[in-house]
Amino acid sequence: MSAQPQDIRVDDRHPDIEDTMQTVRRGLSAKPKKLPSRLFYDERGSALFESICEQPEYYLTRTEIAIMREHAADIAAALGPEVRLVEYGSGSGIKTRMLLEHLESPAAYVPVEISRSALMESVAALAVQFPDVPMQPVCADFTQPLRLPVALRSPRRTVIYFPGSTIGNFESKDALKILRQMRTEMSAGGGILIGVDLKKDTATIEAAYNDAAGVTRDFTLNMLVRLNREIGTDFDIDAFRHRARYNALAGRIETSLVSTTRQDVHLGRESFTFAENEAMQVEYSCKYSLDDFALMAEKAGLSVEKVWMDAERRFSVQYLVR
Ligand code: AVI
Repeated sequence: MSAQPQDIRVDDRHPDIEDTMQTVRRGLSAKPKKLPSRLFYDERGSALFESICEQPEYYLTRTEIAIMREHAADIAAALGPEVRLVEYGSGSGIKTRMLLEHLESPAAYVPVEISRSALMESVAALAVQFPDVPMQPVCADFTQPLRLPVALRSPRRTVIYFPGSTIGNFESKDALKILRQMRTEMSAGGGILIGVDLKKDTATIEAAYNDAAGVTRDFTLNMLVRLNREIGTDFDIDAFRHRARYNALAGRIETSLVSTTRQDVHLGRESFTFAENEAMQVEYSCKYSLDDFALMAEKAGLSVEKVWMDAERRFSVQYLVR
């Protein structure tokens, strides 16, 4: 008898257009101008991000996969049996599959992702490969308190999986807030399995965010394409350029969209002026030392139980517990 396909229901809490308009209004009024990096991830943005992960300069994904491949059994053993795995972000990738393959009798898989298309694609593929693992996708912004669907509020041991060094996209006070939020969402006896990119030489880091094929540039500019389409702004996209520079003091890549000319951008009846060469901050990608990260975890009431790294110590996968 062939396995029945799972009946997957999405718990949909996608922010609406009004939310996006308010975010953009606030960001364009700020001095300096600043938009949140979550606005990158519409359907094309998610596809471009997948493509970034395949660029030779973007060492993060490749290295994290290699760490997972080498240590999957050890990682699964650290997490223990029958965990409910809650993943923050899209779990379409090879890393999630490796984890689900090695976990002993996982109780459920709950991906939480803001892009509905990325969420549905990933969960459909995983449901075929893991028909015995209940799939409970939640379309939501994981930076907001999650409150799991009622059906999943059983006292299961919960491990939150947060791969890809996405924690690096938050400034330290927000990263701390997310770690604290995750701490309350994981159950007693649960944990957080998190991918954290490590500090290293500037040239390697800057190359990763300025790939020769220009995929990262297209990804950055796509934020404006998306806003023009979705909320009716009129950014002159050809008059913006992508800039990604490593700030060694702050330990982060700072990505901006720089207006190459003076221009007025409209949103509804409001108008926002960009001066020539004015930069709008759109993303931080923070890099940590092991000590930096352990300190932040400690501030969030967590301790680092185990760290797995590649031989060159470019990237780390860490298991945090209470
Ligand atoms: C998702 N996040 C960890 C990526 C990063 O490296 O900060 C997003 C990205 N932005 C440009 N390239 C990749």
